Amino acid sequence: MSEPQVVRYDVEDGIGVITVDNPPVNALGPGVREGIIDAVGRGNADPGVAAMVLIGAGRSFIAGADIRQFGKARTLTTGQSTKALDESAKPVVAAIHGYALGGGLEHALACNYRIAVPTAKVGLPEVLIGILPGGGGTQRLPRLIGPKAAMEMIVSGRHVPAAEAKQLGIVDELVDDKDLRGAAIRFAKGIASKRPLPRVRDKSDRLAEAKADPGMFEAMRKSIARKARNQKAPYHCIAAVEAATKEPFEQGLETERRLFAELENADEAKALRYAFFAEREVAKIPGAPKDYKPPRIKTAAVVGAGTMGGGIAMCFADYGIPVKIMDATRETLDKGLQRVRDNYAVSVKRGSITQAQMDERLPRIQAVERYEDIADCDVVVEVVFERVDVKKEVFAKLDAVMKPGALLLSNSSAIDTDIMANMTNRPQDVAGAHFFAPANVMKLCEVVKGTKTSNETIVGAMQMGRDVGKISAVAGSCDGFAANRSRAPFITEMMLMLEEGALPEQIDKVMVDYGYPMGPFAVNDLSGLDISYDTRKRRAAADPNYRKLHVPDRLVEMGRKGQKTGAGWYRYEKGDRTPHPDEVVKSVIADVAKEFGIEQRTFTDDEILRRLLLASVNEACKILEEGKAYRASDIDVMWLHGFGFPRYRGGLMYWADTVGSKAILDQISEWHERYGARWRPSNLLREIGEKGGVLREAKAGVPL
Ligand code: 3H9
Repeated sequence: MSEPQVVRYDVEDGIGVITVDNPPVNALGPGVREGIIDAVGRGNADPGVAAMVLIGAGRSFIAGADIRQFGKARTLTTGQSTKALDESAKPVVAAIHGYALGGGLEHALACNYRIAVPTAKVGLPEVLIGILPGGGGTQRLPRLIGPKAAMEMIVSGRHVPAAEAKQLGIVDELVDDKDLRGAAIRFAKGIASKRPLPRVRDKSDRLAEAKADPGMFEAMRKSIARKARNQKAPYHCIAAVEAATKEPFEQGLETERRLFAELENADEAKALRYAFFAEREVAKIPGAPKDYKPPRIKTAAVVGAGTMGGGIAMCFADYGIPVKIMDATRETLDKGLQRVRDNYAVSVKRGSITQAQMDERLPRIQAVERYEDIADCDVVVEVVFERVDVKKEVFAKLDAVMKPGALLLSNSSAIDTDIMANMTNRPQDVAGAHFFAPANVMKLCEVVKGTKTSNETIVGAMQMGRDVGKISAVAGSCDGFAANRSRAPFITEMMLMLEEGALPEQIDKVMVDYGYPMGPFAVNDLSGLDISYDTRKRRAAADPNYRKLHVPDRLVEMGRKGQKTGAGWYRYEKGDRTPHPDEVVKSVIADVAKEFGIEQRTFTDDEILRRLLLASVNEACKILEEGKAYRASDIDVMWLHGFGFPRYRGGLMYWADTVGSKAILDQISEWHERYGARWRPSNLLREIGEKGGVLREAKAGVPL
């Protein structure tokens, strides 16, 4: 049989070189496993070959199994190709660059030796897509580096840099990255005649760790309990590593296979696979020039040294980009910089960064007072006060000084991008870059496309987001853009359900049980009830039909603004962030209900969940219908990274499909009758729901 094209085999200097060539990331797609088995067979059969090298073409070694193939029938398993490597009578050296992830690392572990270039990364990230390493990874890695380190890697799914992999013992040698193939051939020649062949499966010394510390597995289960609630994969990962310490290798593989099979088609894995591809799809800009590569951002500026401006400046500094932060007065700048220093100091104290990292990052942020000082920056993010007149003035000034081609971005969370773009002679270079608070922590960067924004600017702004560790997603310009606009009805419903008889603690519990890290009322106490108060007042003044939210308004008017005032939706003891349900809130709710003649009733948990999420599903459909987001899955990405939506539930629209579009349309229609206009089903929901179609595949109804 001639080997499939995705795997090449050639012989150089007595060494058989097996090259996986399956762009873009050498996933173990159709033909790759077969190709590896075939090539190992050829190397063993050829008397002129003393050893072999397994290497990847292009930018990576092997990034793992082809995620698109899960849930489909497979002709061959990773277990079969790793077995071929494991049983090879001649030594095989894995030569790693780029990524060796999942099934990729599992193939490397089945080789006799592993060498890597210093920029390579290795890992077993299967847990992040709801499964476990199913090609022997849970059995080999503990034998190689000990069960504790293996369990940490497998349960976190993190990418381990080459230097650390060498220290852990995953990699035998680091080699110069200029000629990995040459280095691998030389290495292979050096070990070609060494016998017995070192095989990870035969190692047992590191397993003794588990005998010395048998409680390590239970301790791990306890340590992940909060984060991993409602999920199976992290626990199955622990169980599989535990099996490695208790069962002989072959039996351990059997256990791994059984546990893997339980996960592969579970709801959790399906939702996580969807999230993985949604995050890649979100980067694609319909209509953008093909293969357009925006110039790299080398210098950045932030105008406005408030909390948000400081947070955005930190994002650049964290990723090695020098940033100038500008404000009108020295005093505001000093305050802003002090806040940045304090934030970094807290991170050092918490251990999330080192003092050395802080010392490296801080000097990247330079305070300046004049527009001229930022003129040569590649990008500027405006983060001034949310007032149209102030924004207009800033953009006119930016237009006057910034070099041609600079990206002019606004962090506004509500103001129409066109208003700012129209103040310049280069509206095509103006877009929104809406970061979420705290900007240096939250992952989402919503890129807002104005009427005249060019696709090149959008691609550039998206790339900027990625360069500072964000997930960027495009929205059209409208009130609230796509992320906050889709979430607004959720917030309205959570407030209105109070008037009807639900309590903040009940609603919070439902959402935490569903998978959110915190309930929405506890989050609101953290961010401050007063923030939305002003917006509500503005809306009420502008729109006579605006439905007032009496309960939060009254709490703010009583001085209950959240944690910062010691009370909001909950009360707080001094110096403690634990929320305590409060009788005062109950009586405010009761007063409002009485005053407006609203009947109090009990809510089931399911009704609470549906009322919150379905309100947002309907709004998301309106957003798509109006062409304010490209795809339903983009809105899912926004919810995952902007609002802490549980990833293992896929996203808002993915979840909606688990309920069913027809059932959702029926429910929303019923609530439309009962509660009135705010529940009017969107046209898109009608269209999809009447056919029982799929919501998560919905696309913008008109071009963005
Ligand atoms: C596994 O191995 C199970 C085993 O235990 C065996 C069990 C039996 N499959 O992310 P990028 C595509 S589970 C299919 O933009 P980057 C991706 O969709 C797997 N496709 O690049 C995109 O396509 P498109 C364990 C994949 O440089 C393109 O490649 N492995 C896969 O920012 C570029 O991707 C993982 O979980 C895949 N495995 O990041 C690793 N990987 O251009 C998953 C990528 O059409 N992958 N694609 O949109 C990653 O984490 C990142 O892609 C990686 C590169 C870090 C490798």
